[in-house]
Amino acid sequence: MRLGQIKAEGGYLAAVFEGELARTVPGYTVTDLIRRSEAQGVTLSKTTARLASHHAEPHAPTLPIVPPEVWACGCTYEMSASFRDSEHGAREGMYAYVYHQPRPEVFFKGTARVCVGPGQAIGIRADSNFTAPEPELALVLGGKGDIVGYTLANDVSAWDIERENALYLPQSKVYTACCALGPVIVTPDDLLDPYNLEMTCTVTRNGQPRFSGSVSTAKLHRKFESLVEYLRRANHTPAGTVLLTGTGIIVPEDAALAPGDVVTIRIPEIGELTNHAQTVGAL
Ligand code: DO4
Ligand code: MG
Repeated sequence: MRLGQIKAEGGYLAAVFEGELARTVPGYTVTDLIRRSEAQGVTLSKTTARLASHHAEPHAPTLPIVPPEVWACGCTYEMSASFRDSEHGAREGMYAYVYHQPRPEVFFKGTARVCVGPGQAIGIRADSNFTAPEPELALVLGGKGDIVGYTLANDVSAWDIERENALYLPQSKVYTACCALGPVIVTPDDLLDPYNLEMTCTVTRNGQPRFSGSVSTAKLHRKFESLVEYLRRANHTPAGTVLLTGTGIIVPEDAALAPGDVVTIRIPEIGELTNHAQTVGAL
């Protein structure tokens, strides 16, 4: 099932997306559906199928969930670890260490406040000269840590701030519009092999290509259950928490994001997440 949300009066409404059409689930957001399915011991797709309207209408997907918390994993692909070590002048430094250790890098990416959906602006910090998209597969978690769905994420990051000093990581990672999610959440019964997905990312400026890259989730160095297990050790994340699984696509500095650039992340089984970049300054 392709589950997402549409904008409704006063907030969001869950909807099942079938091509250009959507069937809404009156009275429910996606987080409500996750909670209900867990309370009833039924899968998210079954719960949703029972409650969804039979009437389909054209709707564009918006933010697919309003996550209470977003967490992210880092250095889960060799490419991400070796790039970051080289940024610090090391062949194998702290990033390679984390890549090889049983304990993964897990960091807090924010709350719904910093999230945007398809078509909305992603942020470039006004104090960053090298902000890059990080295309990632994201896990949507139930209240007990079960993976109830998969979506696309952009872990937009100010790499120059992280490069200056690793202790600046939270400032490079967490700021307004630093996380894009969408377009929909695909439930596990419809995503047979999440370890064999081809992800692509393009960046265009004024309609001209600036960057294009791809990776397969087969290159992910971790198992999703292990990432979730580390996230939830002594940390009881609530239903609807989203966990980004790390990037395997690295955008070079000469393709650093500028205002107006358009980033598209795609996994055919999930869809396309497109956002344009916009500077975020102080209020
Ligand atoms: O420590 C740096 C962050 C790594 C990251 O976000 C990634 O690999 O995706
Ligand atoms: Mg990342």
